[in-house]
Amino acid sequence: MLDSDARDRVIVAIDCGREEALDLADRLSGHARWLKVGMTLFYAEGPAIVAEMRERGFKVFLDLKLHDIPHQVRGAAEAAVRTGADLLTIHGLGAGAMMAAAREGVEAAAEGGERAKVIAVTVLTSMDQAALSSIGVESPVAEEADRLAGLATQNGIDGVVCSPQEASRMRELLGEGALVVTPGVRPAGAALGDQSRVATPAQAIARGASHIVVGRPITSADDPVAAYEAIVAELVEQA
Ligand code: 3DU
Repeated sequence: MLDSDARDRVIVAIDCGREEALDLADRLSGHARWLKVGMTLFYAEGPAIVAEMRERGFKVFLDLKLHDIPHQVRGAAEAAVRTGADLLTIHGLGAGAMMAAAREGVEAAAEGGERAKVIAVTVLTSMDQAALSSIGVESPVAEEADRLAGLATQNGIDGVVCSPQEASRMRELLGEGALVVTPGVRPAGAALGDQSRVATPAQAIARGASHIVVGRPITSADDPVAAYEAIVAELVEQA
């Protein structure tokens, strides 16, 4: 893989407060192209944080995992991408009408221009079969991910968030153009933390991920830039 391609495919999740987030952004500037603003940062700092990251030259994945009635999600999706976000998440578990409403929301925000992409979260990478069972889902993780991915694409959604373990199946199911975004990525030797269904960066890409999301292995590293560059190097060499 080309170096430039690799940088387009690694999304750095910055789950912290404003000062640390801006410090990380400044350090990663000129290296990383994508940052993920999740609930921790967004709820603390509000929509302006997205513009601040955009002004620093980053593409922003706004990971709010919307999940509510269709009317509310339509409005939330529209407002969320008006911040300038390039990519937004909703929960697949919100069902078809909610997903279609999210698509309407991002189209409204685009006002005829290029719209942000919306992807649906399938099964969280922190969840194993026992966790799924505890919420009443007895089917295997892979089947549940398939079901939610099918529902998402039938309702105008651009792709999915899944673990690297489901990435190849998602790619097969959704086709070449779909976004398959995988968190649960751990470079060799990195702490698992609360993640359960994981793979290395190169494995995730080889299995069909269009993008990988990496948070703490970069943001908690002594040298976040070196940690980021090691992932890019792994992709360039192996993927
Ligand atoms: O475990 P890390 O620190 O690399 O962070 C993973 C990120 O990915 C984190 O921001 C979390 O919100 C996100 N994530 C998902 O979106 C969906 C998952 O199934 C698992 C993690």
